[in-house]
Amino acid sequence: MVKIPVVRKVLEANDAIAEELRELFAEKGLAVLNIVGSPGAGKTALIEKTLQRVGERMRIGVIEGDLATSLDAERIASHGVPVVQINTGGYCHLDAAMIKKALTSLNISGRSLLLIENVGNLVCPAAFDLGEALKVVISSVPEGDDKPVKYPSMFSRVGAVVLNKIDLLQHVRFDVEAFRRGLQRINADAPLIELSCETGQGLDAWLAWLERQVSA
Ligand SMILES: Nc1nc2c(ncn2[C@@H]2O[C@H](COP(=O)(O)OP(=O)(O)O)[C@@H](O)[C@H]2O)c(=O)[nH]1
Ligand SMILES: [Mg+2]
Repeated sequence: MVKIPVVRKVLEANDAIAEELRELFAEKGLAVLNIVGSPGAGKTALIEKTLQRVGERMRIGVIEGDLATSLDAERIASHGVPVVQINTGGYCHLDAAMIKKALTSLNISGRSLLLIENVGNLVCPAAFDLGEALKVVISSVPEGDDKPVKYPSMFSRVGAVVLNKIDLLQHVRFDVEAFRRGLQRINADAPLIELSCETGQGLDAWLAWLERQVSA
């Protein structure tokens, strides 16, 4: 029996397009973040809070990835920024070819930051480079404090970790120090930003981090 390494070929093809995108983003001076996390972690909520808070200080475009519907793109469009929805039709992650295609209908000229919300999933999006500067994982209190150690392939690849829904710490058994220790084991370099999109607590630290990424 002959085994064909299909997965490796798919990833190599993806990486080639991602490199093209990375060059394009560099030419445009565009900081690009690939926002990953479980379904319901608060990825769209964080993008919305970011748009509300930065106003004209940062010019932002958004790509939304979901299996189906344009619900998230509608939420983002209500903030008056350019947005494109990608429906993967069953695929559990975005890939670089999807981003390349989406860019043809996204007017990002003069924009300084592109936020890509990936499909909600802590496994598959880890392997697919989208040409981004950094991946940011949004984790949330109801998911439990063991996520960094249970999903090392994702947490080891990110440039920052957001712990969302800290307003729920009083209701849910979640040990922030255990989460921090787990993250330290998997990725000692990624800063941990604790916040609540609900109450606004911690959003200033997130925005300060974001502004540093854009100026870098
Ligand atoms: N309590 C609480 N709920 C939140 C917070 N952030 C988001 N949510 C809720 O979590 C749910 C999922 O949020 P959404 O942004 O759609 O998550 P996504 O699937 O990761 O994009 C929604 O009902 C939000 O209102 C938060 O900081 N605290
Ligand atoms: Mg969403």
